Parts: sequence; C-alpha cells; structure tokens
Amino acid sequence: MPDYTTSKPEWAPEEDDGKFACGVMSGIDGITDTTVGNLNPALKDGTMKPKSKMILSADDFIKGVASGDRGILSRAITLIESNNPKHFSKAQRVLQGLLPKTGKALRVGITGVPGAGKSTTIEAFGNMLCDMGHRVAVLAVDPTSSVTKGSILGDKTRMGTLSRRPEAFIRPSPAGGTLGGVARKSRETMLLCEAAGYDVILVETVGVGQSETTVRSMVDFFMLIVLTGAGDELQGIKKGIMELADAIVVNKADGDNYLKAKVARGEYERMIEYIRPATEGWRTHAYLASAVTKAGLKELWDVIRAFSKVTHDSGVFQKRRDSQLLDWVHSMIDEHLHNLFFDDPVVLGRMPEIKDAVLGGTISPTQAVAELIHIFDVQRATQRHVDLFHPENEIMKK
Ligand SMILES: Nc1nc2c(ncn2[C@@H]2O[C@H](COP(=O)(O)OP(=O)(O)OP(=O)(O)O)[C@@H](O)[C@H]2O)c(=O)[nH]1
Ligand SMILES: [Mg+2]
Repeated sequence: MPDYTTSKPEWAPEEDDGKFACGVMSGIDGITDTTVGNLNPALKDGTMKPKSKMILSADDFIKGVASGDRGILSRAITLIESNNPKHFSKAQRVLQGLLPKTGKALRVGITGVPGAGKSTTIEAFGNMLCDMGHRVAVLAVDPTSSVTKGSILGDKTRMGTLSRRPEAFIRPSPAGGTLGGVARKSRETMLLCEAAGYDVILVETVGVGQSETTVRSMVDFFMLIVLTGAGDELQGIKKGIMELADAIVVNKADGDNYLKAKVARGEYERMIEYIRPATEGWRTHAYLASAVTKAGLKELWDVIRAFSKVTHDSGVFQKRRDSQLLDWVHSMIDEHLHNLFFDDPVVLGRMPEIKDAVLGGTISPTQAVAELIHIFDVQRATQRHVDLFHPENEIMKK
C-alpha cells in the first residue's frame, strides 16, 4: 500500500486536542478518479491518462457555468472559495470570463434574529418563485460558519423541497476566515450564479453582528424578518438594522399568532415613521406573512417588484450597484493593506516594544503609529530593492 497521509479538513477546529476524528486523505498524483487500494494498472504505469473530466480549465469552467451546468457551477464556487493561492488566479480568470453575463439578477437579502423564520421563508418564497418560472439561487453569509458547522446542514434540511428543484440552487456559506474573506467569496459566488442564469438571488444572513451590513452591501433589496411580541423583540433589534431594511416582514402570522402579528405590524409601522429610509425614494413598510401557510408571500414579491421598478426608473438602482462595486474594491484594498502591515515580520518584531512604550507613556499613540508606518515603509522599499536585483529578475537577466 502506498503511504497515505491525512490532514484535518479546512473547517476542523484549530485546537489539536485529538477529539476531532475526521481526516482528509492526501491526493494521488495524476490519478484522480479511482478507488484507493484498487488502482487501475494502466493508470499506474502511465499507459492510460487519468480522466480529464476531473481537471477543468478556466475555459471549461466558463463554458460550463454559462451553459447552466449545476455540477460545474458548484465546482467553480469551490474554486472561488479555495484558500489555496494556486487556485486564486484560475478562479479570477473564470470570473473575468463570466463578468459580461453577470448583474442581471434581482438580489434580495434576508435578515432577522435566529428563529425568525428566514430559512423557512426562503424555502416557501423560493418555491413560489420557481413555480412562477424564475430560477432561484440561495446563498448564506455566515462569518461564524467555521464555528457553528451545524447551520450548514440545518439549512439544507430546512430547504428540503427547494433544494431538490432543478430551477433552484442552494449554496451554504463559505466556511471560516474573516468577514471580509467570507464576503468576497459570497459576492463572487453570487456573480457565478447570475452567469449560470439564476435571475433571483436570495442571500440569508446567519450569525450576528456585522453580517447584516455586509449582506446589505451586496443586495438590491433588503428585508428584515421579525416576530410578534414586538415589545420584547424591539429591544433585541438594533435600530441600525431597521435603517437598512426596505421591508419589515412580521412572520408567523398564522393560527393563534395572527392577531398578535397584526398588532406587531402596526407597532413596526409606527416605528419606521421615525427612521431614515434605507433607499432613496422608497418608503419602507411592515407586512404580514407566514412561511407555513404561505400567506403574504405573493404580496411580498409584488413589493419587491415595485421596488425594482421605482428604483430602476429613478436611477437609484444602478447608482447603488455602482457604489457597491466601488465600496467592494475599497474594502478589499483596506483588507489587503491591513494584512500586509500586520503580517510584516519587521513590524511584528517591533510591535511589542512600541506597545510597551505607549503604555509606559514614553511615546504618544500618534508617534507610535508614525514609527510603525515608517518601519513598514522602509521594509517595503528594501524588499523592492532586493526583488529588483534578484538574479531571476528580468532586468538582471538582460
Ligand atoms: N407557525 C409558523 N412557524 C414558522 C414560520 N416560519 C418559520 N417557522 C418555524 O420557526 C422555526 C425557525 O425557523 P427557521 O426558518 O429555521 O428560522 P431562521 O430564521 O432561519 O433561524 P436561524 O437560521 O437559526 O437564524 C422553525 O421551527 C420553523 O418551522 C411561520 O410562518 N409560521
Ligand atoms: Mg436559517
């Protein structure tokens, strides 16, 4: 038997306490589609080439995604999500090739406290849209997904009927990493889905905190799902999140809960009066819905379509898309520079000493920053000098 090594999967907990039993076996060079221990001798001695279907070129990905091939779309997303630097440039070539086919879907974000019914609503709403002839992609943004792996499986089961429909495509949140990393992957996944022909993208926020703002910054229409018992709940919902919403949906307006839901809707309507609208030229309202009886879902789609019409007519739709794109570029630059600085070995080396000096009152925070930035600048300039005179550099070869 060859000597196989195993490693922990990417999403496994960092701590090495021996409790994590699952492992990923290392790949077999050149032989990609056969059962371990039962290798085809022709593959082994090289007289037969491994099936090339396993290795797709950037062009294969572009053609496959553009033709709506779900298998290739899934693999393209996996490529985008990969943290392996080798995959990065290929993934970007695929995206570049598909860019002309993107941007035509209506992007809808869905947020709300845990248990509000986001997944159940997406299941019912998504099925309704598919019945109407739409193609629906469902994505999730969950910066905590490497910690709460359960939500990935949970959502698939909660969207049982939708996930089996050929017109729908469900992709759980990319796991782990910073919110910035998760956001980039989700945005690029959204573009791939658009290129594959999905015309409605539903993005569920999972987890808490910053993910609402991130999802707001990648969608056209943002809905907040709330529950009854507004008195208690209002305190739990940050006013800031209500300011992001284009619609507030009081869910679970069914059975005994219906009357309470009606009261809650009125309370939310009164609250919104005092809140700055999320979208210029659009008045946010509160609506009743039930993901179980499906009441109110058709009306909700009418609201989203009306929003799309109003904002397209006024130009606000395109204006928001443009500023979202530029904000995305800025935030990626921020993150890149942040990482360059904080991963710089010379900066890291000097950091403790400078921190001590700040805490000891010997230098001011402003001086500390100036000094660290100076160290960083000098270090980068030296690095460039070294790179320039490296024997492998084209200039040196001439
Ligand atoms: N009666 C009733 N129950 C509902 C409705 N929508 C969702 N539920 C129930 O509420 C519970 C939570 O629903 P989910 O869809 O998982 O809620 P979620 O907001 O996605 O929750 P997280 O993903 O954990 O944040 C489930 O038990 C659902 O069956 C509804 O309209 N009416
Ligand atoms: Mg959910």
